[in-house]
Amino acid sequence: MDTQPTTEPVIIAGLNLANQQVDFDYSMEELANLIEANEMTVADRLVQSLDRPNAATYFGKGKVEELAELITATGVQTVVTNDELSPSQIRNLEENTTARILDRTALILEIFAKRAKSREAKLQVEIAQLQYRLPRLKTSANQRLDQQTGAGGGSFTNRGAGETKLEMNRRTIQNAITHLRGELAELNKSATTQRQQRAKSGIPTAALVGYTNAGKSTIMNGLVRMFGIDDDKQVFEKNMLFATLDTSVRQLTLPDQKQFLLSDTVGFVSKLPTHLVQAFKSTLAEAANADLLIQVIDYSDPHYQEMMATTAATLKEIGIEDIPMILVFNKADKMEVQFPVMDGDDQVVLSARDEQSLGMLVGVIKSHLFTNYVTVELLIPFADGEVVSYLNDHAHILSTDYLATGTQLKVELSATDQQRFAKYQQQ
Ligand SMILES: Nc1nc2c(ncn2[C@@H]2O[C@H](COP(=O)(O)OP(=O)(O)OP(=O)(O)O)[C@@H](O)[C@H]2O)c(=O)[nH]1
Ligand SMILES: [Mg+2]
Repeated sequence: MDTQPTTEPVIIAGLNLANQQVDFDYSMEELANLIEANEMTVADRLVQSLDRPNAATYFGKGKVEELAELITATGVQTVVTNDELSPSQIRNLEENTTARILDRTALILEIFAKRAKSREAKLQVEIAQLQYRLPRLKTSANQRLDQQTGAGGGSFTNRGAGETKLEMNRRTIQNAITHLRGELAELNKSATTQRQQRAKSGIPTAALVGYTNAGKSTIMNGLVRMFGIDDDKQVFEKNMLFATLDTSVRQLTLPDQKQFLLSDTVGFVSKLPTHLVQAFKSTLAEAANADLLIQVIDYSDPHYQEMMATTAATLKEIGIEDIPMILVFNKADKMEVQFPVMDGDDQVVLSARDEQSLGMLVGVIKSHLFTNYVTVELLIPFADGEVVSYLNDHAHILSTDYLATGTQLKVELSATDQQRFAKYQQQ
């Protein structure tokens, strides 16, 4: 196989455990994709079936020896494990194999760090990285500072003197986390205010969610092209894992004047590190507050069902439950299936690259977001002409008649507008 000279060769190592939540082969394949996303190449792989991981070395004893031999034979210097390891497992494996051990969590953190562009994303990744490092600080640093500097025995009056270097490093990291969290909270304030203002406006919101690379940003861009106020407001879409790390919100106006807000956010992968999920909570807040979730699925991927399970598990972890969801089976153009096709009232098979598909999707979104719309007849006196122009701009007018007493409109109104214009309602 052709390998680029710049990519680092690694060995991937995984445990096939008795009670796995995720299908093992799939998670190893996913790991290989993550490796590629981190500009590394899989040079070899090692797997072992165990009931549970060895507490000290992750693999069993014989397998650790096998790994050491493989490292010598191949000359590969980095091993990436399919699970997050404890600090001592990493240390023991490194001592026994002489290789650098990178666990799945550290790998995902590296990818996120490379992708982060906005200040918010960078802060979130940094916080998650520091939290990951905190319990993993080398105990080799666990010497007393006074011993190291030769400052003499621990004086009871000088509290700092007895502090070990490890403790000092820990404190430094903890301070850094606190500082970064403060900065993130400042940034979040304006996002929260914006969200509150939008909520007040009564415009419903839909949020795209799903596995990474499923096509969320492509759908967002397609809909912005068709119904956005400003076609320039495209988001970044690319064939790579975790192309999107931020949340973007766009306002869409449909031909019948109905408006909704659509948000696009970071994608998921299985065993997403808890620290990372926690750190990205503010980014995911937009989805958490949506009226409707639109799960985008790469239907052309043979593992799409596992990806859906991963999405469900991640949404649960973030605490997003009980929000109505529609399922979008995307990339149908890559398959031998008909599209766009509806399946019931909350599933659709389509291609994000096809306008007709996007039109159908909008229909599904509408049927979920605008349920409280009613058709009413209003008689608006000529003196209140501004009401007629407001409705012309903001509502779907089905018919207009000019009577002697004023303008008679048959119009679809949201619950809010219905209340607002109740005095004109006829019956
Ligand atoms: N053939 C085909 N390709 C698609 C379709 N939708 C998206 N893609 C491609 O799939 C890749 C990923 O698309 P994105 O829209 O960036 O995916 P995403 O879900 O936003 O991914 P993340 O931001 O990483 O979570 C891009 O190369 C898209 O061009 C589709 O319907 N058909
Ligand atoms: Mg994206």
